[in-house]
Amino acid sequence: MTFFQDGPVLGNQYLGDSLLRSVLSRLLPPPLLAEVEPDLIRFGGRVAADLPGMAADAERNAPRLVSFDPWGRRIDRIEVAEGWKRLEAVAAEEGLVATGYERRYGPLSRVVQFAKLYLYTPSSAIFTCPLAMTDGAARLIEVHGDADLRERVLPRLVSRDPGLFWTSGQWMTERTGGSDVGTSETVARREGETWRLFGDKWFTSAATSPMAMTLARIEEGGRSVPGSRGLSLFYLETVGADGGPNGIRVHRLKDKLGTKALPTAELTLDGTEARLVGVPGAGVKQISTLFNLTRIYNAISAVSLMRRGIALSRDWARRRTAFGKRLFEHPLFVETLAGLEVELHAAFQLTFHLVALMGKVECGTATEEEAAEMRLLTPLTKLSTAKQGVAVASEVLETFGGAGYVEETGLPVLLRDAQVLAIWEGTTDVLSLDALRAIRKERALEPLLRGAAVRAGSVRSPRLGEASARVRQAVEALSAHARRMADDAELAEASARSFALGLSRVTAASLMLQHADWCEANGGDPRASMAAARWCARPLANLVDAEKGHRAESRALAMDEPPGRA
Ligand code: MFK
Repeated sequence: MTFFQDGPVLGNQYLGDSLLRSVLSRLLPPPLLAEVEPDLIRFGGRVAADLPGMAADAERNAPRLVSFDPWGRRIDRIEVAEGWKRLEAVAAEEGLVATGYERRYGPLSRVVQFAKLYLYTPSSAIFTCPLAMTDGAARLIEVHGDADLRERVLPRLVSRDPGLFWTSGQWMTERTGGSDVGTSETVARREGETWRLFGDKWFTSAATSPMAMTLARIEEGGRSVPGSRGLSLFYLETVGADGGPNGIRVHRLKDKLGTKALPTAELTLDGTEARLVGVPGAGVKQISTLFNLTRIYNAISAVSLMRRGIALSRDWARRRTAFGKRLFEHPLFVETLAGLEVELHAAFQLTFHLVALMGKVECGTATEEEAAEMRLLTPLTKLSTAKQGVAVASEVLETFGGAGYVEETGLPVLLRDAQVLAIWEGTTDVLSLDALRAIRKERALEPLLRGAAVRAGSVRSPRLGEASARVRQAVEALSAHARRMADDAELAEASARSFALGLSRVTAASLMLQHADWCEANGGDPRASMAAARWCARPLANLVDAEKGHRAESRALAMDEPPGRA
């Protein structure tokens, strides 16, 4: 063997990211950028230096359930890798949750926080999952918690001290349904002043967290209210007052496609002491405060995995020689990678726009319309970025040829971890239906589409004129389809996914145009314009015209049935 190839090398992940830097330059006033940038530069170096080793250790040493002690007593202890514990300490020290609650930068605190999460996630073995639930629980307690939770628990969730920092679980999924939460069977019974929970939780992520938010059906006199209206929100701690496991039995850890370092358990609550949070029967609505936030974390994770894959591929393109020249000298390779970069720009703009809106809503500086826009953009951004994340990760692996399929290169984990983003926190279909819920209940469509049309219409650069016109046409097509959906519930449901993807793509397009215009006016970097023009040249609103005949055909095709049933 005479030939050996070099693997890709990661440089400073802040300094090397022109997109992140230009978006932060637009979103943050110069004095604020000057204040936070040294920290981002330092952290951009750290995520390429010591964090990957921690993540590799966490991936290599998957969590392990120890059910019994040497003398036969049931202990149900989940052991996690040193690397996983260190990633938790890093998260606390770096203020990855805290920054959002200290609100030192007012409504822009979330932008600063999410820039750091974006740097952290691909080097974290998805420790971002517990962080997402922790942040969601913190927000939930801020909004719905009582004085004790606010004074005793909230400071731990938002602490920068690894010794005090707590992560939280979000135990929603039962065997009856990950999507159909209203069928949950766990019950809550009152014993004096104490609530006790009884039931099985089927997918509990970050099961080593000291606390969790969960749902249970209050049972009185053996009776309870069925459906999601019967579910209430409960707070529990995983260590009881006696130092024991608080009635929690862990049956096994899930053997998953990815997120290998993350302990995900099946467990039973058998008399677990818990505390009712908020209003009985409003559990699903209240816990949506938490899962709407984890859905935004999902989006930043998708974007960050895309970016990491592209960064590795780009570095590789400069090193790898094939057919007598470097990969970046091959026109077809360059086309493929440029296409991935365009996807990244779209997902990035959508996600950071949503994050900026979240900051405004939480600080009370958002208008009602912006709050409605945030409600709708949350499922839209989650579902579209997750789909892009999987597709981009798959393409990135392919750019490496066989090396992309070999575990030791550290590349396959990108695809395995991206795949879950389209599943947990609501699948693409469930989120498409949630977008319809937001449109019906919050009247969120009009502000969203108006915003997109205004941004597209405000573009000054002549080279973006055609792109701007395409966005405005797509807005019209989506508005027309929405009018048809309002009159036909079945059509609305059957076309919900293509409609949601269309809304996401059009909103992303308008944000890309806005950013491109800003870049041209501020220093003249043309890459944002190039990406925007290419994105807008693709089909934006590819709507499925799901009228009755179409639905009957879909049924025949999907179920391989003779035509005629609908
Ligand atoms: C790296 C990133 C890491 C992310 C962390 C990953 C950790 C993984 C942990 C998990 O996966 S936990 C499980 C996540 N599970 C889900 O996300 C559930 C998916 N299913 C849904 O979201 C369904 O749409 C839902 C359960 C909400 C449907 O239930 P229902 O019973 O049909 O709901 P319904 O009756 O429409 O809504 C009940 C109330 O909640 C209504 O309010 P009202 O009482 O005022 O009418 C709804 O408007 C409200 N609601 C529902 N979804 C909402 C919402 N409000 C605000 N935002 C939403 N998204």
